[in-house]
Order: sequence, then structure tokens, then C-alpha cells
Amino acid sequence: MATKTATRQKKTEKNADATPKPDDGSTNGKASKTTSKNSDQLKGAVTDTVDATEAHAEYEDRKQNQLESIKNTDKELLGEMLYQMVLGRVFEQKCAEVYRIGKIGGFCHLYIGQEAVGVGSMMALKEGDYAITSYRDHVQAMIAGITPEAVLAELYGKSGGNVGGKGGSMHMFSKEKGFFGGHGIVGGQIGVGTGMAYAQKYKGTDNVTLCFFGEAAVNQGIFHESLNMAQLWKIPCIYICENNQYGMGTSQARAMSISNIASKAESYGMANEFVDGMDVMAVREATLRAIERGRADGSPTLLEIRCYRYMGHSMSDPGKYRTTEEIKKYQERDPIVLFKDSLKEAGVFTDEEFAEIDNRAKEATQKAVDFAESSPFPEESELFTDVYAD
Ligand SMILES: Cc1ncc(C[n+]2csc(CCOP(=O)(O)OP(=O)(O)O)c2C)c(N)n1
Ligand SMILES: [Mg+2]
Repeated sequence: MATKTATRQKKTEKNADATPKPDDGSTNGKASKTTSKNSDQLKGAVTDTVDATEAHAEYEDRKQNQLESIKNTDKELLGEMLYQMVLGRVFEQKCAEVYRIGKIGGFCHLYIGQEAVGVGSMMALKEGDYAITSYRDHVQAMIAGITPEAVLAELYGKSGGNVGGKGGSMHMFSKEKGFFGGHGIVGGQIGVGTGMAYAQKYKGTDNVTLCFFGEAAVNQGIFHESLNMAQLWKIPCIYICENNQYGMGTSQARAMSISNIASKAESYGMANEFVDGMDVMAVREATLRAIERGRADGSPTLLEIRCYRYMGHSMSDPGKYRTTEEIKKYQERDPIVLFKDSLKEAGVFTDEEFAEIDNRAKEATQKAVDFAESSPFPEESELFTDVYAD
């Protein structure tokens, strides 16, 4: 393990060196105090070179780590985690398909490739905990318990949709399920999530809020204001930066003066970890550590979870800013294939059980399509309901 860690860290430093950036005192390659157990260890878990041997070694490393945690996890939970990951993938592949034939209008940001982040973190929550995210929200909404039918009908703009067909792709919401959106303004949900967690503490609960956002949102002022306040007031918010390495067509390297986002929490004295987002069990464990801190005395945490989106920023993205080779190299490290492999090697499920999970996800997706197709569009009178004017 020590050797692997060293190799990974070296790779990060190499990659960071290749990044055009002002000399900013970044933590790349320099000593940085971290409050986290493994934020330094996992840096560079995703590498920048297309090299099959390296990809294989990295995949095997992850598998070994997963095998350890799988042993200590309940079979039913593992099955549900796999189901949610497969459902997220199959469902969103269907979204892309129906979008292309004009069934869905407007924005549509897919999560394909990032499933381990949502599943690993949200499935560590308990009753009364909250989650909030950006416009890339379909999979998180389903993990929270909003049905695939309600999500797809919302994408279709139909009345059976999660918010009556009025919000579309970016605005899934359910107070009952503790899922507070679906937000289109980059970083906007960071302030709202901090407020949600403040309310949990104010009411005397031991609940926490997971607040998801992309790495581009970290450059917004609200990120810094929120982290400062959360640490000062011990607000149980777990800030999850889903670092998929691009903000629309701009790579992180072109937009951010340092590459180690987790370390930004140190400016506020906040606990932080860098997490491998291709490994659902690593995400789960880091989230559980953060949750424990939050429940104990309200302490917040910043998790930087490095992942990759396979699809464009949204369905209208021509994707000219990256190569197909780059996408392929991440697909070779696919989080679902890896998790299935690990579960197989650990002997958790039989082939029939794997097939049953896949089929269940396909059936749920088909059921969602049938529902969305048959659900009517909202009545004209609906134009005047749910309207807030000050
Ligand atoms: C305040 C604000 N500025 C700009 C935009 C336009 N915009 C939409 S998504 C996006 C990129 C965000 O990237 P990131 O935060 O990394 O999230 P990802 O899409 O990668 O999940 C931008 C600039 C916006 N919606 N809000
Ligand atoms: Mg991004």
C-alpha cells in the first residue's frame, strides 16, 4: 500500500507540473498540512496518460481496496448500491436516446461515469439527512427515492413529472425525500446547502447535509464564504466537490490556479479528503468518516472526489475540447465494471443475481419511458400555479 501511495502521489506532482499556472504557493508537490487521513494518499488516483499497463495496474489496485471493504459490508446493501449504479447508467443512456429523438427539450446534463460518487455518498445517509446538488441531478434524485418515472416524466415536461413538468432536467426536488434540488446557478446550492445543514443543527438533530457541486463552482465566492461560516459555526455540511475535471469545455487546469481542491479547506481549518471517484467503496468510506464528524459535533468536511464524465457537459455539447482517447482511458477504469468485478471476485453474487440486478434496472427504465410517454402535458391553468412573485 505504501508503494502504491507513493506512485500515485508522484503521478500527481508530474501532472500538476504540466499544468500551466501562476506560481501561487499551490500544494502541488509541496508539503501541505491536511486534517484528512488519506487526502494526500489518493491524489493522482486518476492519471493523465493513455497507457494500458498503467490502467490495468490502477484497476487492480482499486479492486484490492474494494475487496477489503466489500468483506465488511452487508450483502443487501452491496446489491442495492450496485442496482442504483446500474440504474443510473441505463436510465441516463435512455435519456440520451430519447433526447436525440426530440422527446426532451431544453437542458439535459448526464451523470454517466460519475455514478460511484452519488451512490457511494448518498447511500451512507440515514433518515432525516439531506442532499442538494447542481443541474446534473437525475441520478442523485433517484438515489434519494424519487422514482425513475417521476424523473423521466419531468424531463419530458409532463404533468406526472417530479415537479409537475415545470422544472425539467435541472430541477428535481422532494422535501419528503430530503432532496432539495437540482440548481442551475453554478455554486448557488453551496449557500443553500450550508443553510440546510445549519437548520439541522439549530433544530438539535444529529443529521447532516450532503452538498454536491462541480470543481468549477470552487472558484465562486460562495464556496469560500460558506466553508468559512460552516467551520466557524460547526455546521454539519459535507461539501462534495465532484471533480470531473471540466467545467463545460474548460479543463480544471485552465481555470484553477491549484489542482488540489481538497487542500482549499485548510484555509478554513476544515477536515478534508481527496477521494477516488471511480471506487464506490472508497467514496462510501470517506463519506462515512465525514458523517461521523458531522453527527458528533456538527463539524463540516470538504471531500474532493475525482471522477470523469463520459458524455458532454450537456446534450448540446459537441465535445471538441477533449479527445476520444482521453474518454476511453477513463472508460477502461469504469466504476460499474470495477465494482461488479470486485463483487464477483469476493463471491458476493452469483451470475444469476448479477443478471437479475441488470434486468431490474432495465425494467425500471422501460417502465419510466412508458409512464413518461403516457403522462399528459400540464394543463394550461397550471401556468398560474406554483408561481412566486414578490
Ligand atoms: C453563476 C453561473 N455562471 C455560469 C454558468 C454557466 N455554466 C453552467 S454549467 C457551467 C460549468 C460548471 O462546471 P462544474 O462546476 O465543474 O460542474 P459540472 O458541469 O462539471 O458537473 C457553467 C460555467 C452558470 N450556470 N452559473
Ligand atoms: Mg466539472
